[in-house]
Amino acid sequence: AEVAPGAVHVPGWLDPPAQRRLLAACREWARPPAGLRTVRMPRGGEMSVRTVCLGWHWYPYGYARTVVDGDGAPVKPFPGWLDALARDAVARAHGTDAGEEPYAPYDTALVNFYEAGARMGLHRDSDEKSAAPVVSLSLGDTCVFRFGNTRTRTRPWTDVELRSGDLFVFGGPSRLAYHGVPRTFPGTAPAELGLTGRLNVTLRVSGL
Ligand code: MD5
Ligand code: FE
Repeated sequence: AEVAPGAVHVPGWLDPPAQRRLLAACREWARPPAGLRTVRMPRGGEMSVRTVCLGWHWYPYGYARTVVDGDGAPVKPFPGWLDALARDAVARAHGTDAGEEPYAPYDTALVNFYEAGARMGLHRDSDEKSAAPVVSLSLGDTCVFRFGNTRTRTRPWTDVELRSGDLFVFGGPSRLAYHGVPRTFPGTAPAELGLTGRLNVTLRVSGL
């Protein structure tokens, strides 16, 4: 379903085996060094989600090759299969003749772990220097994803429930829209996945 121009939700895009494989990979990436960390904001707050990055390390508000705000270790590599997955996702969501300019390889992943009660405030992803679509994959608990507008952090917005296996692609005019996760629904993950909480993987082109 196209929620706004360039913002496409594909429920259940990853089947249960693909969800299990992606979860297993995320658990490996979460291990130190350069593993899962809590992001501290410049004004002192801490994000309630915990994050691990691949390829490029995101910190507020930039990208680095080492965990500049954590253990200082080199960021883990971004594997080629994630670039292939991202391109499949964009083709599925936008079609192959959407008239999009070709873009550079996907080179950055942000993996966000949401324990019960974790949320993400409304923000824009504007630290990338590429207009390539952002690919979002959800695992585990269902959440409310709030898709706003490109002008203000306030209404109008559209709330969409994202479930385990869902794909969301943000391209075109939606690439710089405000968005966030106001809540998750603890205990709603598919039992056979073996995940407590929610996990979101975003695949990006850094343009760096
Ligand atoms: C999440 N993650 O569920 C979300 C899903 C993040 C983040 O927001 O920055 O890690 S990705 C949603 C997204 C990305 C790029 C653009 C837009 C939404 N958008 O225009 O709505 O943990
Ligand atoms: Fe974001």
